[in-house]
Amino acid sequence: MESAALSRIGLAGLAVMGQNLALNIAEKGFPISVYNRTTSKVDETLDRAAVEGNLPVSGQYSPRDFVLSLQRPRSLIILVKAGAPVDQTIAAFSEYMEPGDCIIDGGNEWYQNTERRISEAEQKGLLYLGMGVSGGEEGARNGPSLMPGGSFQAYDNIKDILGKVAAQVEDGPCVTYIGEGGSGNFVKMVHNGIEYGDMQLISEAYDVLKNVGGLSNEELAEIFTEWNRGELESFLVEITSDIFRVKDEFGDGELVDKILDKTGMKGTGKWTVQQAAELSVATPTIAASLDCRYLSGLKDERENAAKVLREAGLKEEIGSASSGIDKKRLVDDVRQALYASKICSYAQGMNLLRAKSLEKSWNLNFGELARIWKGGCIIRAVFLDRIKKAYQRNPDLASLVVDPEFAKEMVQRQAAWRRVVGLAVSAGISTPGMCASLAYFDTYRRARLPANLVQAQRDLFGAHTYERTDRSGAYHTEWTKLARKSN
Ligand code: 2AM
Repeated sequence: MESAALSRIGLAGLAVMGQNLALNIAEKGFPISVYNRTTSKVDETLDRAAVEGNLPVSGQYSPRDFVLSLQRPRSLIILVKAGAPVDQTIAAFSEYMEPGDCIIDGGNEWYQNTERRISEAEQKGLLYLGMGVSGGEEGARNGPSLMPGGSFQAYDNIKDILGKVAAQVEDGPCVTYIGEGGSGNFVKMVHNGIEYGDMQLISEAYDVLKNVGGLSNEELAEIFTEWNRGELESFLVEITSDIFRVKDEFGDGELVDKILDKTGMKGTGKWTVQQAAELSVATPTIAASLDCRYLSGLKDERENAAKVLREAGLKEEIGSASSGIDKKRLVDDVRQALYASKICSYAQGMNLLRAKSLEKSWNLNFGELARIWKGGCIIRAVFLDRIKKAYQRNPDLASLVVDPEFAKEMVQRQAAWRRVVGLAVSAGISTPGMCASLAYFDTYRRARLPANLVQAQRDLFGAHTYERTDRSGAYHTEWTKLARKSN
């Protein structure tokens, strides 16, 4: 019955990501139908398909025509705004869909929405995937990192397409079946949290080099280019080196210095930190990067605080910290501090994923997650190969910090790391991400913490009891009575 003219797959929601992903799929040889609520975007996509090489894209102008233009079992990707628009889009299409057909949501959706939609779809016999897509506009067009979770059958139906569309690295395409339920969205969310951490750590490295080291934008561009040839090789380090080179078209100097220091955000970093708190997992580096975005938003208050504290006698300490600084050594120290801080940040993100995987029985494969992040996505980095290998060596690794290879790297870098953080603290340059990572490391690695005192306090004021190091059982002590009696 089905004619050859039917498309292999469909994509609805032709904003930037949707258009680029549709053209990528078509370019890999899979005929695709496209649809958008505002139909001018369908025409825009068709124009691009023609210009970019006569790609097999079929424009559809109604939900019904769109659904009926697909081969069965139908696979239909939606890339509309997360939340209610996804529900509205599903409602518009599902009317024409049949049992066995599949909906793939490629948006940055809250994982519980996906889990609700999976059961709603099941009631109609439809299959459902929540697929994280990372890589921005460029990634969507030329190869993103894809994190599909939900129905395995739905994944299997389009595995060939995803395998060709995803970014390719030496150990395969940057896609894998993540797990059941909303696992694909959850993994993408944590990926974004890790991305917040990476960006924060890079901005701190920049701050220290610029304000303590006195480096110019030109020098910074060269340093980041150089770093991108070594252990820090990554998309974010590479684009950072480009940023320092761009001149301001409206005046002297480089554009970076004219950008308002207020960071925007869309919410996935906040969700990551909220989930970490829910699951009692420490993610201080990611939390610090989120807090820093909040503080950056208080531009007026910060300007006022700078003024009030200057008037109150606060002296900038940068001058004394930076006088007589050995630039070359500072650059090398900051590189090491950045790398060590990154390891701790990834350890936190991976441990959050592990806690969720246990809670939801997702059975996440952390080595595979690190592998599919090696290409296409914003956090892509050579370093992820080391993470992949760490989890291959030991899938039950308690923390990246105790992987023998990473442990060695942390120890080698800790002196430099402490120098950078110490210098920044004494210069009054805040490095919340690096400090959070270092404190995480120093807390995690210590066999004995001052938590004994907190337990004693809790027992004193709330009779919460405590355990002892030398004998089993729960104890309670009449602290105040004993203390005052002995005086
Ligand atoms: P539009 O072009 O018709 O606005 C990103 O905003 C994408 O989500 C766009 O393709 C947009 O379609 C789509 N979108 C947003 N809200 C939607 C809704 N309620 N129903 C369908 N598509 C929606």
